[in-house]
Amino acid sequence: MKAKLLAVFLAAPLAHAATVTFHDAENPDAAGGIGYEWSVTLGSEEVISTPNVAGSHVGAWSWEDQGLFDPGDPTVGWTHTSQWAAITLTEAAYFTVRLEANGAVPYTGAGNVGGFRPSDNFFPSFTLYSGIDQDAIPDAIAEALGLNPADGENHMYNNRGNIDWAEDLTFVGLKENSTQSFAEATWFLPAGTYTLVMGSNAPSESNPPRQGFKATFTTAPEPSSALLGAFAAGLLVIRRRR
Ligand SMILES: [Ca+2]
Ligand SMILES: [Ca+2]
Ligand SMILES: [Ca+2]
Repeated sequence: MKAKLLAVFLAAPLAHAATVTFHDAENPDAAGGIGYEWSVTLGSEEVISTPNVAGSHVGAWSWEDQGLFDPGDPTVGWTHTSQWAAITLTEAAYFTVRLEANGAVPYTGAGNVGGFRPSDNFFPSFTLYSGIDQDAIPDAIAEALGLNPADGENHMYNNRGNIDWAEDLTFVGLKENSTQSFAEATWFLPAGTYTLVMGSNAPSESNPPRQGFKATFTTAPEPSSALLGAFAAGLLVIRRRR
């Protein structure tokens, strides 16, 4: 037992310089483009989670709303009920995102659970893109969408590929989940900037209150023993960007 605990401790990433920031009126995201709720910076061997701030919530069908498209057509999520993180990796690393239901996000409005956000309709799903977009929508695309370029973002986004109105982003991959209260995925990524959109994939049949969440970001210079075990068990797919 003791040896096992020691092994777990030694395998834990060193948390020292990672930062996570929630943007609000006092600490706004950079003007233009996507309205990022979060900024996250990580080195190559760190772990950090979003804090339980009141704004840490997403819509129950934010990542994909079946009411917005016909079967077989391109799928979309809601930009304003998903939450967006601008991520900086200062070094190449295996980057793991874990998104999970969180009953500790303060909330006293309708549908609160003892003063906290509900999370029973949270089916975490997320999409990762390389790059960040902090500038105008390209003119032709804004015109086609009936928007002003300065609007920066459209109401809906492509949750399974490139987003036409966010021209600085390139699709990397996604984690789709409609059955579990947590979801996790790992990619090997070069140093650089990334955009992660986080939401929920509950069926669009009822309209529950916003759902509380926690996101945990972990980097490792090499796959950890736990990660290798997951590979062996066929639980994870790593995509190496070319
Ligand atoms: Ca912005
Ligand atoms: Ca743009
Ligand atoms: Ca641009």
